[in-house]
Amino acid sequence: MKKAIITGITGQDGSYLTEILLKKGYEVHGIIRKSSSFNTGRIDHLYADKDILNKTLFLHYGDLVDTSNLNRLLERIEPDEIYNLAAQSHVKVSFEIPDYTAQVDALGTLRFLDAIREVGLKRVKFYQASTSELFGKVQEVPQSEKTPFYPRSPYGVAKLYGYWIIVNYREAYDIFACNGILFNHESPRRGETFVTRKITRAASAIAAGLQKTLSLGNLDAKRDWGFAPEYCEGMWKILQHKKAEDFVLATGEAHTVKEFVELTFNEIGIELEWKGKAESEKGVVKKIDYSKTEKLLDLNNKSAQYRYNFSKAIKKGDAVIVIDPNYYRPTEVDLLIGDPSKANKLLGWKAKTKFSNLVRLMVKSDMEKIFTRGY
Ligand code: NAP
Ligand code: G4F
Repeated sequence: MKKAIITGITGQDGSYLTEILLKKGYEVHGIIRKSSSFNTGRIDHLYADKDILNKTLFLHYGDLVDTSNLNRLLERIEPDEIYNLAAQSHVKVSFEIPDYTAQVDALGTLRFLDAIREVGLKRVKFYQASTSELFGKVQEVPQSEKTPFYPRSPYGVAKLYGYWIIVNYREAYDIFACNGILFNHESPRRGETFVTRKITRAASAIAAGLQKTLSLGNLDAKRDWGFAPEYCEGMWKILQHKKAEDFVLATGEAHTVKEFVELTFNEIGIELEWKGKAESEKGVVKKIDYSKTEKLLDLNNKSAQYRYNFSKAIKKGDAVIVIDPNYYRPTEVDLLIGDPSKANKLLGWKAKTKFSNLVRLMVKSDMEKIFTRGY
């Protein structure tokens, strides 16, 4: 039975990767950090399973800023594979807490690599959650493993350190360490403050009559959005490749935030039109088709039926999208679109879920949650 350590197990990717590795027969050791409230929501279904908890899934307290803790865990577990997914992963927030972001995202990676040397784990394989944010102000379109980097945020700069320290330790100490340069990947488990989930959640709350408007920042930014579980399978494939190398994982297709908004509301049965420009731009309800809303719901469920009655509060002409400049970033990444051909050729990896299906599955999940539970 192979043993894997996953840092960031309580995050979106950590939770999917855990499911994938457990299915493949791994013993999984997840590192969770102390929190004043429950932070295991995304893995509770595994945690609650008596056949899994403390049999094939083990949780340990830890933190990427605590060196001795990392050393101890490596000594005790002696893993075959390490997936370093833990990070302060929010780009906008990194402008507010740049020092902490660097401590975790840059030096946290170094601490782990050094712990591997210290403990003397010769054959361990290390996956680093690198990111398309490295490309920032893009130097070519689309971006591949060969594209020069130009990060545009403290997050991007910290992850750039993480990228190069992986390359350096691979070359200097022959550690099997790889960067997965992953473009944006989303899911119903995406954190609620990232733009996709913020949109699908708010649109569902607006449809349920629980929220009037959704405030957003830059609607023109373009991202290459894929479906998270497929990217987590890609992480595993990167470590199974015969040689330690870096790989881009992406769909090769980019869409604007505005397109994401339009498609989300469309799924729910609300057609939007845009009025005004820049900070005065608004997304206004043009047409409503309640039959689409109904299709997303189980109206036999009493709570859903109850909230559905309120949903009729939305009217033509309502401004449901407004711009709040507080969500603008001091320096923005305008366009990310990846070229995943290396991963396709060497790993047989390909993103399968199309943009419209990604939006649909996220909307469906949030509509169900909001209409049945109200949050
Ligand atoms: P996420 O949902 O924000 O999860 C981040 C995880 O890191 C959480 O489990 C969090 O714990 C943990 N964490 C944060 N600070 C920590 C610290 N100091 N010590 C230990 N754990 C800490 O992120 P994600 O979307 O799953 O992304 C996973 C990784 O891939 C991140 O490194 C991210 O930067 C990178 N990435 C993500 C994308 C994407 O589109 N999702 C694309 C490229 C790269 P809590 O639950 O306690 O907060
Ligand atoms: O959803 P976002 O916050 O994701 P961003 O900045 O692309 O970062 C995510 O993907 C990276 C991979 O490229 C990861 F490394 C990183 O950890 C994270 O997972 O923002 C996407 C775009 C940006 O251009 C932002 O300015 O959406 C724009 N946006 C517009 N309004 C907004 C909002 N973003 C957020 N979070 N909230 C808004 O209200």
